[in-house]
Amino acid sequence: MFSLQGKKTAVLACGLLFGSLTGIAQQPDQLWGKSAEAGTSEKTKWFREAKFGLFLHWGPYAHFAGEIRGKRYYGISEWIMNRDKTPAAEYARLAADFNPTEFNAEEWVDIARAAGVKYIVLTAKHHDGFAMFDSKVSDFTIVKATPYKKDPIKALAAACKKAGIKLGFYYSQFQDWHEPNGGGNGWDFDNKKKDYSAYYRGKSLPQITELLSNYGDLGIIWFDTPGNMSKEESGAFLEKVHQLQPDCLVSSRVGNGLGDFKDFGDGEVPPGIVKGAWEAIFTHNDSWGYSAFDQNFKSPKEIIRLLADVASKGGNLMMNIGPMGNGKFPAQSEKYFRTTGEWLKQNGEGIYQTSYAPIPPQPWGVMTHKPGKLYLHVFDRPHNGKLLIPAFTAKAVKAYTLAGKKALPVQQQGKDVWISLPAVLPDERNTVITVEYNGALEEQNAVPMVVSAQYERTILPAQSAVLNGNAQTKKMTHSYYFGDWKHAVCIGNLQDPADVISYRLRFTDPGDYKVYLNYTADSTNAGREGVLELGPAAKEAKQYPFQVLFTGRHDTHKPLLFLDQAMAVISVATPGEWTLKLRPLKSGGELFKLQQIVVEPVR
Ligand code: JFZ
Repeated sequence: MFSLQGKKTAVLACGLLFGSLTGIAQQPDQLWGKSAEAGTSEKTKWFREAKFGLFLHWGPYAHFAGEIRGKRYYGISEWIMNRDKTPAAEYARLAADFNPTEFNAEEWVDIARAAGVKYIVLTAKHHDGFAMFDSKVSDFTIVKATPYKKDPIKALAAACKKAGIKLGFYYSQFQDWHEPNGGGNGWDFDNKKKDYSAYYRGKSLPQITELLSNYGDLGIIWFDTPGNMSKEESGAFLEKVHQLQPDCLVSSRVGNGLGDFKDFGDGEVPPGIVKGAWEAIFTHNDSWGYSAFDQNFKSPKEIIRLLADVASKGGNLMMNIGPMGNGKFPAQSEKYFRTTGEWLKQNGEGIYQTSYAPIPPQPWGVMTHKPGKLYLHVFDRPHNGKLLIPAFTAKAVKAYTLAGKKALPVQQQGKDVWISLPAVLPDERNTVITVEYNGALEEQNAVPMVVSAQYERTILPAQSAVLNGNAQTKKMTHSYYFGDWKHAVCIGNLQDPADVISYRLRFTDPGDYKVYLNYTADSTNAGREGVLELGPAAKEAKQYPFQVLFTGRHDTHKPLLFLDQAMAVISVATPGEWTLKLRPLKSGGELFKLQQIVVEPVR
């Protein structure tokens, strides 16, 4: 996933091909690790139940705040030394101005607790090689190399212990731009002459030992960017952690397929259910380290919905704050995390200790699950107030709002459960409704996508399509500035009329609907012709030919633009099941990269 090239150190987060089974509904469940039990051990129980963590990126880069040596760097600010190619000695001289006199560990932990997080992971050493703790194996530390002279991690460990919040440390075990044998600094040192194992022996393994020995019980060592480490080298770090603190978990970025839980790419939610212990990581704005000019803070609504989406797929959300150089959280981060915590105070039962939803997401929102209880996270209220849960294989007993326990009328017809919602959703960000049931809610994958005039739209995502022929899902990674990664799951490799994708649709209301394709297409795709076939199941489908338009070339270091192209307006006379198919009209190059198909009622 990562390669670091010598002179032009660049982060190449390459697109991953999700191979897909042709001819049957894609199995969104991805088993991570060796088996379905992977990551479901007793050891990861606390982690799997925690659901919400706080990531903290803090170091000299917070003091620079995106500007160094008179130049501004947009994008992730913790990479500023690398972007600027600041000589290590110069960076160390400038880092000596880092003096977080307003840091208060108790205040941080108080905000974390108010936010409802169950664990905190702080950068102990990022790629710049600077130790945020009193390390004896290096002079490049907050105690020895700054006027602050204190060990903030010691204070944070004490505050977390007092508050009952698990503490973990991020540690960049391969990259170290301060050290001649560390990874990633090709501007001061010759990458071809580096002795990485000397770096592991001389700095990173000893520092991991210090972290595991001097700061009490730890929940996680969160390794990052293993670079070109061998499996043995990754294994040495894993073993060091397990040897010194057997209950401490190790992130999958220790490298080479090892680790106690899986981390996805920055800012990435897997497209479907993932079983076992895993985590999606996002930052509150677009930079992990504090940047004075990154104001793109996610609203409480965005955080709450992201948390629900990740939990509905079975994972944890670890959301990052970049504390400022003075040791305070940005005001918007404190405010929006506290607001998220207030929502969790009312609705945490629908998040903490839940597992993935047995029923796929619906146009109104997502679901989480505990035995006997299905939690509906309602983002969008159906216009007529009638919320449908399809494929409900159990017996619905009762439904009520989780906050306030307001009973709601429930009707069940076979596997359809209808719930009558209040005229106004109590919380337009996410109203959680508990449905208690008897019997078994069986996992459902191939459920027709419900389309209704009661919803603003129904989105048919790439990952829910049935793929045939060469059709494949691809993760299109891109970014705006630098390192602010965005990921779009698309369907590509549609080259031949036999490369067909399809969806089953269930129209619950008659009426007219408009169908859009949302795709990105470069010059090799532009001009290609495709055809959309749409009609009631088992009847002659109507064909809608289309021509692909150019949107732009995919470059991971540039924004990737998508187009909504109207394809068809269809009239649905009676509710029922329809089939939607899409394929190239003729053989040729790839048609496009399709992110989703949108079906919208014509009002
Ligand atoms: C890494 C760091 O380089 C970055 O500064 C930040 O700490 C982030 C949390 O982790 O960035 C990555 C690492 C891995 C991927 C992408 C960005 N990845 O696997 O796609």
